[in-house]
Amino acid sequence: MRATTSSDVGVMRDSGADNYFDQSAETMSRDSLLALQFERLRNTLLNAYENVELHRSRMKQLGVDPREVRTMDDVRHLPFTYKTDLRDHYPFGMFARPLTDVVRLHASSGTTGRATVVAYTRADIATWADLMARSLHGAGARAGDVVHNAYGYGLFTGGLGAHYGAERLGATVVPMSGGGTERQIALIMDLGADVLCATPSYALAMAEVAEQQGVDLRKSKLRVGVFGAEPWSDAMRVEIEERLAVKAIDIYGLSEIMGPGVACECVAQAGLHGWEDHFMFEVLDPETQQAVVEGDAGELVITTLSKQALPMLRYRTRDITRVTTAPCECGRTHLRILRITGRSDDMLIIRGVNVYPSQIESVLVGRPMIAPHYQLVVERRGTLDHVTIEVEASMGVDAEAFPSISRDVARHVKSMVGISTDVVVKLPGEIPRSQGKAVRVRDLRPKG
Ligand code: DLL
Repeated sequence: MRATTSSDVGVMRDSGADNYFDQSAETMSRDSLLALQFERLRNTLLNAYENVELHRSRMKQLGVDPREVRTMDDVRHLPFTYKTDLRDHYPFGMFARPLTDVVRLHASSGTTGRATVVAYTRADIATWADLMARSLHGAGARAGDVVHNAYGYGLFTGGLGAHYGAERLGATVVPMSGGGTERQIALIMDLGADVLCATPSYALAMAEVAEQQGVDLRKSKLRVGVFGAEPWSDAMRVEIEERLAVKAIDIYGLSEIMGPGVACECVAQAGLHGWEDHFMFEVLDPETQQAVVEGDAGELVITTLSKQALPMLRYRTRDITRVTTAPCECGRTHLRILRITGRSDDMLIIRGVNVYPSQIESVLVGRPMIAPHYQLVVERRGTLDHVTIEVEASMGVDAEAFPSISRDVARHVKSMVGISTDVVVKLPGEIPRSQGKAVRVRDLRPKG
């Protein structure tokens, strides 16, 4: 029996072999979906108001009565929540349940200060597993598949999130975690993995090591790759699909909201379905904090609708994207997030032009003579920011060709992205490879 959450409205599912398509939830009319959202939103607001001091005081300050919220217009008056709120109330100050009801904690690495700690009740874990199973099924994974899970296990939500979802789907999980790339490749081949879960940058790093070992991963059983946790471009998708012979599916999530499985592409690969029965998505202009016109880019703001331990109201993700509610060819009615371009914190302003690393990636990956590994070095020169793109020559390319490769890349970046850059061509293997989230930017600008 599937565990149910308190706010579960009794979604029935045929969870027999090979059927984790939750048709009643995933294809419900948008009107029913909105009605369900508001019903669940009210429970969330009450949970937050009654159990979390910060939410209560902010709602009071703004004159919001959680019992009075009924329409999207009312939602616009709800307070925002920021990552700093979690830090300021470290470690447990934003939990809506006592630790005795919390069965799991995860935490961000906290590179820029205190870690952010997130909590799950047993029901929260069950919902997460359901949504991850739903995501994996939508991606083309099936009960009976062998799922090779190379997301990091531990405080990071990737490993355990994908693990529980794959088990819930009825798959056989290989709990690899990141690193030990040669061993990963051997096990993908030996255990007959059908599905690979990894960051896109690590998937490429695996492809590269396999090639060096003379192993052809295209001849493995791998059929589907479920890649996320970092921004990646369509050019990267093409590269990965070619080198691994998989259908490369984009999956999104963040620990503050749940972990992986907040949104995931279906096999149409036409945007990530955001699971609106459990989350409410808004796209706001980060400056004015007003909703943008559907289809325009803005900051993704998410409200949880069923989380018990850590309800989040209008969480400012800092992730920049566009969404559409247009019907998808797969029949799912949940809105689609049209790729995450990057985080507003990662946006570079180069002589007035706003640039995300993923835009530069689109130009670099797939170009002849260079490998799909890069880093951007940002420096302050006088009063202006300056970007050096470090790319890597493909194996076997003569060093004499480096100057012309450099000029060629700089010219394309200028014409496609609109910024002038220096391009340094490095030898094969010189750009650091990732085992998890890739570091794309080295920011050498003075802080503060
Ligand atoms: O990265 C959860 C996750 C694990 C998602 C595995 C997908 C797969 P955090 O470590 O909290 O959680 O980082 C969340 O990563 O706000 C985005 O900036 C970025 N991110 C996650 N998925 C994508 C994606 C996990 N598909 C932060 N595309 C988010 C672009 C992504 N960025």
